Amino acid sequence: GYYYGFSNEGLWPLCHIAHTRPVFRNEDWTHYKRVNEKYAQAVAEELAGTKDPFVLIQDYHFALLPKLIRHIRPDAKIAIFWHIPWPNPESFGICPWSKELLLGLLGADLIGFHIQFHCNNFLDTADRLLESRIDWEQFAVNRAGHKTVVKPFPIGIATGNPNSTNGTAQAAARQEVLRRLGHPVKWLGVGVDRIDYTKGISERFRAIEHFLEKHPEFKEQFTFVELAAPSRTIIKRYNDLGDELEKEAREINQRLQTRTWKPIIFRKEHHNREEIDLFYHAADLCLVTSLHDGMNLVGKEFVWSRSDERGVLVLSRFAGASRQLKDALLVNPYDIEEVAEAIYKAATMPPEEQRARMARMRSILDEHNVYRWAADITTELDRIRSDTPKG
Ligand code: ADQ
Repeated sequence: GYYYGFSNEGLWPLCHIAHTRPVFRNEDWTHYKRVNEKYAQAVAEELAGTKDPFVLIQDYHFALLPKLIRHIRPDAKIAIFWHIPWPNPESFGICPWSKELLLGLLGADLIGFHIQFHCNNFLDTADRLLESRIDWEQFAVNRAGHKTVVKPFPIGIATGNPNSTNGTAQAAARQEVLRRLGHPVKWLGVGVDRIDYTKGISERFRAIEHFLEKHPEFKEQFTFVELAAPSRTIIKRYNDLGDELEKEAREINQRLQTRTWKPIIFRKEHHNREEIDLFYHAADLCLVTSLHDGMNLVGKEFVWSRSDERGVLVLSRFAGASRQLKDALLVNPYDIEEVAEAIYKAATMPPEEQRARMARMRSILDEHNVYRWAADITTELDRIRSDTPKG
């Protein structure tokens, strides 16, 4: 009721505009409240003996926690980071418990989203659904004598690993992957996702099929490998999706395949880091076609793995990452024609252009890495604490 129910059948589809209807069950909501209360107790025990603590809460499973903690420990400074999008007030307002969720979140001193657009949606929602005063200059909500600052903190990846730039890792990976495929294709594409309807995997498959139909010279020369991790499979919609995608890949393959070549290889399993890196290193292009995504780390991981400055990222403009990675080929994943053309452009992009785009994106990732994300949130919380008069 708590995790699969309200969190993942209610809040997840409510916050993602992917045209999957949220399910709101009373009993799930009861579980959600109960689990948030349980966590509040656990946090309170942990905080015993600490004066003026900082608390950083992560994600949509804990919307009620900020208010609960504030109630137990008014001296705590509380931040919550919401890893998924925040929809507009009309969309959010369909949740029967929209006000309770907002009030729970507004117990925090700081609410973080990946991008400004989601902050604005949140402020609009608070404005519309609650009696509150929105400060559009400071991006804050004032309610019942308490102020909550709402700010973007785009999450990054750990960029600290030593990275050889001579391309040996990439060349070796390519050889290994081609050996495994058993068919020496000239172009290799990769996708890495949890199996989730927000990730646009089906749209991606259709775009690949369309690309091969439009550009038949790529037949037998282009293979796309999808590393898809089963996720939340207790929920029927998720379990069915895995089967549907497998079927879709099989049907496309049946239409196009030859004796030794398949256009799509669908590997439905969790892969370890090494295995994912192998495919990132080997690929000419990575396809991220999320219908909606708070940030999306896959695109960032692919770019960071390319110390050889080769390869092209095709990225949905509905993923938060598109606000930073402007040198990716940005696409509307619903537009199959556009994605197919982006695949073509990626496959035919001259190496100098690949290099220039990769270099710019890599320097953005290095600057906005996950350490900076964490430091920015704690620094902001500290600033808020210093600004708040004692007593
Ligand atoms: P997710 O929806 O899980 O995260 P994403 O940011 O892409 O999406 O992260 C997925 C992670 O899982 C990546 O590190 C990826 O490498 C890994 N992964 C994907 N497929 C895998 C597989 N087959 N085997 C093993 N690992 C796999 C949520 C939000 C995002 C936001 C992140 C972080 O939905 O929008 O970017 O949180 O805030």
